[in-house]
Amino acid sequence: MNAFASIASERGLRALIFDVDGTLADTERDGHRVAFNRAFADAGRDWHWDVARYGELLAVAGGRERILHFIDSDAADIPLAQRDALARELHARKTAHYVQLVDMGEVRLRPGAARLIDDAHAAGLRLAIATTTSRANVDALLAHSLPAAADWFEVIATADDAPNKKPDPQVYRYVLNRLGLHAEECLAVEDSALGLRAARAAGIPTIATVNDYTRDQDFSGALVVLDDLGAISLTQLRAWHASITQSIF
Ligand code: XBP
Ligand code: MG
Repeated sequence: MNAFASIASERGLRALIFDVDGTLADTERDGHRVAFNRAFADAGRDWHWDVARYGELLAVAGGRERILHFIDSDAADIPLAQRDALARELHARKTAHYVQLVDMGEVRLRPGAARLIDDAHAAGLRLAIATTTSRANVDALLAHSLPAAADWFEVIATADDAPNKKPDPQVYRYVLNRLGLHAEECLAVEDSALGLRAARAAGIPTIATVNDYTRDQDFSGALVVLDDLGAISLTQLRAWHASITQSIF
């Protein structure tokens, strides 16, 4: 074990960094997807993303990028020069609809997420968020579903802070920098292969909690792959974290 690894290992686990969409809450099928479709209808477009098609489109991280990808593949009649502005306009409308859906309680936290955050806070672990979604969406979710915990997140890093979407590690590097911690002192919690790749590219040990959209993705490199966070204790998380920080170096 080198000197740097030894420091990280002695300190053990210092912070949990949570992804949002698909990890803290089931946001995609009944939240983001519905909001995209409402934005399309508002703008007079007859586009509709059904549950299966949306699953395919999730291969593109970032809502604006997802719309652009769809325009490129399914709306080739729209002139190239207009596509970027159209995607921005639709995405802004979509964000407003998403926030409304969250406020109405249409987006549910995933099992175990709230309890794990409570336990981590009570145990003095530092908390952060690293997500590809927009800040307004995270603020709405925290205000509606985790009001007591909203102030516990020391860093909330979103697409507004890190424009390079996952699997780019930019958002995780931003969080590490703001926390002033080494990657090995943290544990990321992710639901998708893109998110896992982003966290691992930043050097952060990562656990995966899968959902219906991500279950069959490639999670090689994850510390463990779980159905949800319902049965996970902090003791278990610390044990997994200790096993990787000791075996990596
Ligand atoms: C998931 C994403 C986002 C959401 C939509 O982010 O890729 O694009 O699907 O949100 P993560 P926006 O899992 O990292 O939280 O429309 O705001 O991008
Ligand atoms: Mg996610």
